Amino acid sequence: MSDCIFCRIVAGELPCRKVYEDEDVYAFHDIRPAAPVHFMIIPKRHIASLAEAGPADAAVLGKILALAGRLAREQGLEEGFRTIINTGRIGCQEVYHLHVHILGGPEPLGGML
Ligand code: DGP
Repeated sequence: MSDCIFCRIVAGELPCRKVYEDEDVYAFHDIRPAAPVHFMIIPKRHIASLAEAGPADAAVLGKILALAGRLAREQGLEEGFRTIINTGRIGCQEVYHLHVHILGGPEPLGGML
């Protein structure tokens, strides 16, 4: 059994509120939402972080970004959303399975950058 929480979610060993699944990608709501709508899109294959990603991961990373708008709209985020990828200790990454956060809601989220 994997000790990666997100691998275990993909394998159906841990529950989640699933948003989307295909052969390469899985998406599910964050257990600690930081916005009215907050879900994550992840590669099914374990990639620890964006720092570890390489050319072999380009297709799935592109697929994730290309899916973001569609999944966000399906979750009610017609007017936009924020994407966040936390990487490593400095990026305050908590779960070491690469994930793209999608956040949004009825009101603007406020500036971060
Ligand atoms: P990050 O800091 O980018 O690594 O964010 C990890 C996110 O994962 C954090 O917002 C909380 C969420 N999370 C942690 N454990 C679980 C879990 O078991 N289920 C779900 N759905 N989300 C989780």
